[in-house]
Amino acid sequence: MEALSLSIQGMSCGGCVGKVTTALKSVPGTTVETVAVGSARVVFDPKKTTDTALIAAVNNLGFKAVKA
Ligand SMILES: [Cu+2]
Repeated sequence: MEALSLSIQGMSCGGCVGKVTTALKSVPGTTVETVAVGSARVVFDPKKTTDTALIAAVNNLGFKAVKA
């Protein structure tokens, strides 16, 4: 497993936290550790997904995620 910490622009409330949590959980091989307004931390199986795919899952919601 690998860890990925993200800094996420555009999140403003608990609704955003819920959306980001759901999106990250939907990525195969991913366990969500924490999601807060403006950040997230997950661990993932590099055989099943990539940091790029996880960032894309967040950005597809209209947020702007970068590695923290
Ligand atoms: Cu919100």
